[in-house]
Amino acid sequence: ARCSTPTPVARVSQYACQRRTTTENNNKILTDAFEVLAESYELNQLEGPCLAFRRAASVLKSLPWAVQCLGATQGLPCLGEHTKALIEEILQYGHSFEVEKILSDERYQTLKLFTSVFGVGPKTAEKWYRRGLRSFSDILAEPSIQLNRMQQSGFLHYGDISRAVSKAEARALGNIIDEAVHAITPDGILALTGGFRRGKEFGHDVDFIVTTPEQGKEETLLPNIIDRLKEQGILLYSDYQTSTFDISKLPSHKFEAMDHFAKCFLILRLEGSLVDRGLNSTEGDSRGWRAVRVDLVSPPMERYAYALLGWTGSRQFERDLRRFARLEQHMLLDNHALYDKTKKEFLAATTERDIFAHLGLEYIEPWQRNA
Ligand code: DCP
Ligand code: MG
Repeated sequence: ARCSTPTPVARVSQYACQRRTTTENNNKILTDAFEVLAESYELNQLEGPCLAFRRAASVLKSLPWAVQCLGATQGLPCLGEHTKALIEEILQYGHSFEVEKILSDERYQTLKLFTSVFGVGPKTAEKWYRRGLRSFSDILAEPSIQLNRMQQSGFLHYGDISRAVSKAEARALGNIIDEAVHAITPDGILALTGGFRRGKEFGHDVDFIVTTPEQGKEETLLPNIIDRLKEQGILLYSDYQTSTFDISKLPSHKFEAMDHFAKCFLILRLEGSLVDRGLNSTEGDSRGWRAVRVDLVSPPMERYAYALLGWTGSRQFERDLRRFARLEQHMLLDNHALYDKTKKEFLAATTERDIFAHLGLEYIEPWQRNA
């Protein structure tokens, strides 16, 4: 059958930071399939092919039209032989045999299950799998396994924190954090970041940046917030990491490395949250609260714009910002700073717009960064 090629759009860039990607995805069937492959490669710690599928998915997410024939993908960047074969298969049969095979694979299912626990990464999941463990009850019944504090909380609150957080719940948490910040310092600054800043309806956690214009005061902000949440009786878990930020250090090359700002990974008790409880849920219904994952990061004010840009994501958008900076502008970007290797100097920024301008990029709104 013939397939009309969509009206040609301007050349699609290979960099996500030169594309506008909203939460509306016209190619979900294809990108979901790519995600399964990417995840499977990631669980097997094969970074190259994992990234290739994430890039391909990201390109299709940015299209204002649905791919209806392979011909329509001509000229699009980041689509290799493997991805094209998958597209063809899915367009023809409605699904991919390779994807189905992965989804029904015991190893894939088990590693997915294990890594869905807060505090369990691919390496731990792999270790448990190799020991022959296949379920949560296997793990919890294994006397030789010592769960760390994070994993213990992960299992304890598993039902709640594996359920998506809604925008309304994110807003409610924002009010709690906002109240805490301003009780501690009236000129405190709070910004919602992560997926909710990009306009997503649901998230796996809620991410905030907190700081204060007073130089150095941001150092005590998080411990003070944590104390307050504890006093309010809503702190279920807290992992606070002090700042290791070094102002003179060049931006990092490694993407996956965490930034050096003071931060905390929390689990909070959100009261009155019955909104998203499933109708069939039997336990819990009368509880009137749920546990939610919250991340707070606290950069010094002069690095606020870099922290905001870095924590707004998406991950793919961040990856490509850094790749673009390095390969196209000979600059180094991370969550702390932008360094111009030609001029051998750091570039200051007070807003995200400043950073895009330094990079020679058109400004992309947060809601267009869902790459
Ligand atoms: N981030 C990053 N590098 C990391 C971790 C996070 O650059 N190692 C950035 C990109 C993310 C943002 O921080 O978009 C928030 O991280 P999340 O894992 O919370 O991702 P999202 O908020 O985008 O998704 P979700 O809706 O699942 O929470
Ligand atoms: Mg998030």
